[in-house]
Amino acid sequence: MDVCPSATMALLKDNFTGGLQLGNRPDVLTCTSWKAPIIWHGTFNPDVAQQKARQQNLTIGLTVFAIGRYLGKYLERFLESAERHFMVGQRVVYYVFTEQPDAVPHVALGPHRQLRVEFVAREQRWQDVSMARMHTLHQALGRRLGRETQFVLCMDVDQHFIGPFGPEVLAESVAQLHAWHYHWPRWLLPFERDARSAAALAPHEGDFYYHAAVFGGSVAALRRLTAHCALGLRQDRARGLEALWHDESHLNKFFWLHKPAKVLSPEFCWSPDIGRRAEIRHPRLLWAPKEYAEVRD
Ligand code: 2GW
Ligand code: MN
Repeated sequence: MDVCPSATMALLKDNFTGGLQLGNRPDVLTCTSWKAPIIWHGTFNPDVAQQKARQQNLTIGLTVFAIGRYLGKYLERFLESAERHFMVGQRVVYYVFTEQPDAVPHVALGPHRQLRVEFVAREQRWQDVSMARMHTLHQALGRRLGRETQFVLCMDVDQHFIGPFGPEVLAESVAQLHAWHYHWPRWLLPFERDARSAAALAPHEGDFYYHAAVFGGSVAALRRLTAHCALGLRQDRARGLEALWHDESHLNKFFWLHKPAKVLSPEFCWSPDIGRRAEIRHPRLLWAPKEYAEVRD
């Protein structure tokens, strides 16, 4: 596992060999209490990660759901920007889950990059579209997706890449700090607090609030994650409950119980509505503006 002390060593070595001059980031937290790296711009050398991934001959999956109006509205920009920034130089397979396969845009793909369309049935309520993803992903990871890839990133579609998102993000399990909540005290974080829910965290529980718009890891780790979340969602439904932030609440419960091996700074998935922050030096993904009135009915 990538732990912080060795990450620091790697930084020193990179500088020594005359690679990129990597500044440390004294302005931010770069290590969790369980010694997992929190990666910020300047704390890693993308070239080293790139080389390591190539040596391992990895195939990296990127899953995205585009159901109903989200397909026409977001998918093309998401994929086109991923071609420019996501795992450039690696072997990549996109998995687009949709109920309208014929409407998936034809995006020109670079060498060693493929796109697969996976058919899914449409859910009635928008909460269910989001929540059904865990179950669908779990099944897909047990089939072709799980056979074809070693690492997978699972993302929301209502965002686009504006900077490099490379193999430096890869680890056994990967969680994304939520842009709106990373600097809030724990007691203010929007975890599910209703003890009857499978996603519940007690007041003293919770490390960080993670964003479900980006999570990832090895196929085996993601099988466990998606199984946990799908089960929690099912149990809640059987009790007539729905966690505060749906699948995201269950994801947060999972990462409380099974700590992520790597944490991505909010630079990796930033909301432009927040405005400028000194510590956000190089955003990678930007959220699309929220137009809930238009898409949630
Ligand atoms: C979802 C909510 C309301 C209206 C439409 C949808 C919707 C979502 C849809 O009609 N079609 C669709 O393909 N989706 C997929 O679910 C799409 O990939 C989208 O990015 C994802 C999550 O929905 P989204 O992006 O509208 O929700 P956010 O940005 O508020 O997401 C956070 O909270 C969600 C739970 O409420 C999820 O945990 C999500 O991962 C979080 O980022
Ligand atoms: Mn979203």
